[in-house]
Amino acid sequence: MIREIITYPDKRLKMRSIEVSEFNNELHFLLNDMLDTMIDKNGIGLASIQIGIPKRVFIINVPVETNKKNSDGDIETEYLIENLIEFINPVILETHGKTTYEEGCLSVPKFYETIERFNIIKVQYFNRFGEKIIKEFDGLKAIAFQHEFDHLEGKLFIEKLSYLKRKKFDREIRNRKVEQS
Ligand code: QAP
Ligand code: CO
Repeated sequence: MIREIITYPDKRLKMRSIEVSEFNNELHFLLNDMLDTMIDKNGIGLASIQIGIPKRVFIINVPVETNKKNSDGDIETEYLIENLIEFINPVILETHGKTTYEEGCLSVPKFYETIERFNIIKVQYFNRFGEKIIKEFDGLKAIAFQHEFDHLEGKLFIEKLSYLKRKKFDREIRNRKVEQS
């Protein structure tokens, strides 16, 4: 079921989400609804609080690039959508290096800005069956994890902007409000 996404400046986005204690059907329905909603909105990551439910749950679905030869023998990049990962009660164990990426967020529609994140992270989380997993992520998966993890702490990527870039964001929001009224 596709749910409604709550957007900035909704105060619920500032809540700290609560640990999941039961890996039951209710959790599985939540995860299924999150996937339906993320696909519908063309997202690559979604945290539970973004549909108004303050649980320590998020999903990421970073497209995997594979290079394939087509019938002409040319190399073509194919994007597979087979890369959904469900994170429950995630913890960051280790971080390495720094990287930047132009981020967006379904809760801050049509605003993108370059954000600094850790390059490599080692994390612990549970899957939907309550099995504990420890893994290392790099690249876009590591960036997406950190962005979604921040949602669980009530933080949005716009809070990481420099003073000047934050001014630019505030101005854009103000202009959008004027256009709407
Ligand atoms: C978080 O973000 C993320 O403004 C997921 O109009 C961001 O899926 C992870 C989206 C950057 C890694 C790198 C945003 C779609 C989707 C918009 C998203 C919009 C339509 C954002
Ligand atoms: Co987001």
